[in-house]
Amino acid sequence: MSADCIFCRIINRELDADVVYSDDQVVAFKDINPAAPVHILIVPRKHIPSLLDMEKEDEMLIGHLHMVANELARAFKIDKRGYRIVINCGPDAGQIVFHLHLHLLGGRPLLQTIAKGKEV
Ligand code: DGP
Repeated sequence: MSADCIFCRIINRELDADVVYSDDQVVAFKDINPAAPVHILIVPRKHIPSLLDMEKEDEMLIGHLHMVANELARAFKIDKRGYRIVINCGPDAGQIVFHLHLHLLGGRPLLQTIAKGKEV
């Protein structure tokens, strides 16, 4: 838990979010600024600032985030047509929230790379 982290505050229910999945390791909620019809953020409860900060002990957790992404892709019916997972790492990638998260995007053709909600 990091007191000034917006995702930690959502995880601890201090801030509202449209939560679509939760377990003992992960919380997933809809992105406030969706870049696609389905845009869900899959967030570990553990505060890891970015992918670069993951440790050996986090390997299973990072795998679990992807399992949850698959489950949500099926639940939101984007599994057949396809979807994209994005992890922004650091300023040049457009990371604005420094709590590791997967973006799950789908529901329309995603033609090129998505950065900060725009296609570039
Ligand atoms: P990134 O650039 O990878 O750090 O993306 C952070 C995403 O988090 C961005 O798409 C907008 C989303 N976001 C930021 N603040 C909030 C919030 O308070 N609630 C929700 N639901 N999403 C947020």
